[in-house]
Amino acid sequence: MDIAKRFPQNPLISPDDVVPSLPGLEVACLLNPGVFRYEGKVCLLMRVAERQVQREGFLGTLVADDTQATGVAALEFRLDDPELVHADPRMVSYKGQGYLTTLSHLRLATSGDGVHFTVDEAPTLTGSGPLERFGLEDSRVAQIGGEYHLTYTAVSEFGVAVAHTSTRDWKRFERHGLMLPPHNKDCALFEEKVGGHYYCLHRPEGVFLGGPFIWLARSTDLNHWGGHTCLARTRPGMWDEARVGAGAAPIRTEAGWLAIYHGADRDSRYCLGALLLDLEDPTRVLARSVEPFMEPTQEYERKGFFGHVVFTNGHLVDGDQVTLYYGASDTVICGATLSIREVLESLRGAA
Ligand code: MAN
Repeated sequence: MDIAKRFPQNPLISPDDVVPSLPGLEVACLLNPGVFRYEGKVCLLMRVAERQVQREGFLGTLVADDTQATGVAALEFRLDDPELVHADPRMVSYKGQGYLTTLSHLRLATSGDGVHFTVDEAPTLTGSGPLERFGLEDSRVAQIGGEYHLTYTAVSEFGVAVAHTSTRDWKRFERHGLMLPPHNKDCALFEEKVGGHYYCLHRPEGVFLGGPFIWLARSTDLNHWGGHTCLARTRPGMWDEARVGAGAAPIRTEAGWLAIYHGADRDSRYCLGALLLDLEDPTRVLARSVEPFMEPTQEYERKGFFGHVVFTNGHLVDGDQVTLYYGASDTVICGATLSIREVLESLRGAA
């Protein structure tokens, strides 16, 4: 059952609203923002996916390259080259080497009312160095004390990993490097300590054994992570049968930590559900969504760069209300509200 109340103004931000970071580039997609409040504003740290304007007969993409004055280098493949495998719009392989079809950076959009956003003209964070050559994606923004902690996906030939950066003022950033090595993504920090430990949800991926499951880890310093426990696996025959991954910081409720997550089925249809974790011991899963609480039903959620996707990694909480910002069809950014009580009522025990 879909219990999310979408903003009537959806989509809130579209690729046309965003100035490309360099001349000759186009914004192909906007995706999956991290969300926070700063100086009285609602702020989205969006993922902006760019590529060069495409030439007939070619597939062009970009990689981050610190040796170039522009910070990026262009790659082009002939579409009729038999060595090119391009089955998924998000990625391509050439002579056995994988690439993404777009290069993503993170960019801020701010708003006084949470509906009408002004998008920065320049990127906030771009990929740098060999471990971020294919860009930065899907940042969660957790506020811990007076600091904002960004955990985002760093993509490169080395794989998909979780990078960590912190800032107090959104001007100076401290990059802490990779927090979790490949293959790992969808990392959401808890915004307060539990029993003296920091906690995070993360999503390693097994190739043959295991799978893309949600795990929990703990730390005393936000840098060194251990105590890994698997919290939620994919469920055969259900809406989250193929992959699951955490959204933003779990929400403290009287019933437990409410962790919103995405799940995809074998057709890569992405929906949203939730886990309920014990307040004192978040390794204990108390309940889980049987059905998703939000599904791609609207035209803008079904059609786009990669259709049938609702994906969130950012929200704001105000009493019983969660305002969820989400990527729809990997193309536009939208908003919706949820009642925490209604989500809790929709969960079933003994996950
Ligand atoms: C992956 C990530 C997300 C994206 C979904 C759907 O989980 O790349 O950023 O939204 O796939 O394409």
